[in-house]
Formats: sequence, structure tokens, C-alpha cells
Amino acid sequence: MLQDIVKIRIESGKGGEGSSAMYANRCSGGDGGKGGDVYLKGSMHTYDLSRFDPEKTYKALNGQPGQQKERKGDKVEDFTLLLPLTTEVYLNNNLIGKIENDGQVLKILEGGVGGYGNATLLRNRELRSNETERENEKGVFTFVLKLKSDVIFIGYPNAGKSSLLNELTNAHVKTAPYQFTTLEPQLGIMDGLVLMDLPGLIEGTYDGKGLGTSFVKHTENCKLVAHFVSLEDEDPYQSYTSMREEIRKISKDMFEKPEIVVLTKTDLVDEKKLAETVKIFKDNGIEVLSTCIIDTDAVNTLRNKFKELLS
Ligand SMILES: Nc1nc2c(ncn2[C@@H]2O[C@H](COP(=O)(O)OP(=O)(O)OP(=O)(O)O)[C@@H](O)[C@H]2O)c(=O)[nH]1
Ligand SMILES: [Mg+2]
Repeated sequence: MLQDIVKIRIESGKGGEGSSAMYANRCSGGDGGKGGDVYLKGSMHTYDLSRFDPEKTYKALNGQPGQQKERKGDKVEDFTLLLPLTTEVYLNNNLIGKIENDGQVLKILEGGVGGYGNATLLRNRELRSNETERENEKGVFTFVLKLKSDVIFIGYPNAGKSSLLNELTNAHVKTAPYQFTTLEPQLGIMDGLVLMDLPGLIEGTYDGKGLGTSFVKHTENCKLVAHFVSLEDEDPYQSYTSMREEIRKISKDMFEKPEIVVLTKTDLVDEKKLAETVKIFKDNGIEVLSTCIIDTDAVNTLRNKFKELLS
């Protein structure tokens, strides 16, 4: 399963303890060092959130204790968690940031400052050996991965979405002559454009039938919807309108995005049915293309159409 949401506890490091060392009968203990801060960093080499264990607390190192001869505790390394692109970051359910670019850094927790050594306390009588100084910061963070793509592939199961993703891109997604072969979003790259094949939708997906709607968050960032309709269907235009109705219920945002209809499996129908079907879509003002995985020219036409619509 694509791990696209996770909730974890994170803590920065506590400040190091102040030293109470004596040297030649004199207070000579140094201050504790600062605890580690916590950062999030975008990485294009991590693809999901499966590395995070919701049972675990992620914690930066504590600051080093102060040393004698007024030496301050050593600085510890900060703690950095790598996140895939694009990940939204929530603290107690409030959005506090978005990791969108490789190398982008977001500081989320500040390490505690070190406690006072006895030398500092002696010089500054107003200070007290205040343990709370060493307090670290803590929080429950939720990461939500929203995959980024240029085009999303939607349609009924078995329409041929994954087969075309494999033809158009570097992807090797499983295809099969039965429904719901694709269980989670699949990405492929076509001439620098990201195409995302989604699990098949059916009437009632919105009400929890089929594979559900948890994929919807991955559609937010896309620019174009490719709506696949199989010419095997008895009435492809009816299939199309039923699916549009379902999409409208699932996500208004997805419903309103620019869309192109791709009629698939042209090899399975005669010229007459193909021409009639294309005409019905065009008469209704819908942008439509027809294709088949063994027709290289038609696949290339589809490739160029995507590029044209996105340029
Ligand atoms: N004859 C013919 N069969 C095709 C064509 N495209 C795909 N198929 C077949 O149709 C079946 C379904 O294809 P998939 O690509 O798995 O369909 P899908 O839309 O991804 O299906 P789900 O993952 O279940 O949503 C497979 O057996 C494919 O080999 C085509 O152009 N012509
Ligand atoms: Mg599929």
C-alpha cells in the first residue's frame, strides 16, 4: 500500500545539564550545550511515508553536559527527517507548511538551551539553576503526501488506463483482463511530464464501493484529467456521463479540471461504432481521442495531445 499519511510524535533535544564542577576550590562548571533542533527536508529520493513508524517517538539528541574549567557542553547534531514531494505538514491538525522542493528545509522544533553551570550562576546571582531552561519542544505531527502529476488517468476498471501508461511512459504497471488490477496511484514519466494512473472508479465509489476515495488527495496537484472510456462498453457515452456524475460527487475540484476523453480499444470495434461514438462526444462539445495499445500512431497522437494541452 502507498503510505501517504502518517502521524508521529517528534521531540527536539533537551538542553545539556550545567556542570557543578569545582576547581581549586572555585566554581568552574560550564553551561550545558543546546539540544538538537528538528528539521524536515524535501527529498526527491524518497517516495512515500512508509519509513515512519507511528508507534515510535522521533527525537533529536540532547545537548552535552557542561564541563569543568567552564567548558560549555558540546553542540549536538540537529535532527532531520526526509520527506517525499509534495508533503503537507500538520501540527495538532493545523497546516504549518508544505515540503514542495528537493532540498527545501523547514525547522519544526527548537532544541532546549543548556542549563547553567555553577560558574555562570556565581557570576549572575539573579539566575537560578533553572531546570526548565533545558526543556525541549514536542509535538504530534501529521504528514500527508500529495503526489504531484501533470495528467491523471481515471475511468472504470479495465478501461485500459494502465496499459496506456505503460505505452506512454517508463512505467511497468501490472495490467490484466479483470477489474481493479491497479490498487494505488502509479506514476510514469513521459518526456518530462508526470502521468498518474489511478485505481478504477465505479458508480458508488463515493459511497465506499470499490477501492474508495483515499486517492483523491493525489489529484489536487494535477493539471489535466484524462478520462478513459472503453469502446467495449455497450454505450460509451452513457458510461462517460455516469462516471462524470460519480466524479462530481467524489471531488468538485477534480470534476472542474480540464478534461480530455480517451476512447480505448479501437481494435475491438468496427469503424462504424467508432465513428458514431466519436461523433456523439464531439456533438456534446467534448474533446475526444481514440486509441489502442497496438496502434503506435494513435498512441503518439495521444502523447502529442497531452503535450499540447499542457504547454
Ligand atoms: N484489445 C485491447 N485490449 C486492451 C487494450 N488496452 C488494454 N487492453 C486490455 O484490457 C485489459 C485491462 O487493461 P488495464 O490496462 O489493466 O486496465 P485498467 O483500466 O488499468 O484497469 P484497472 O487497473 O482494473 O482499473 C487488459 O487485459 C489489457 O491487456 C487495447 O487497446 N486493446
Ligand atoms: Mg490499472
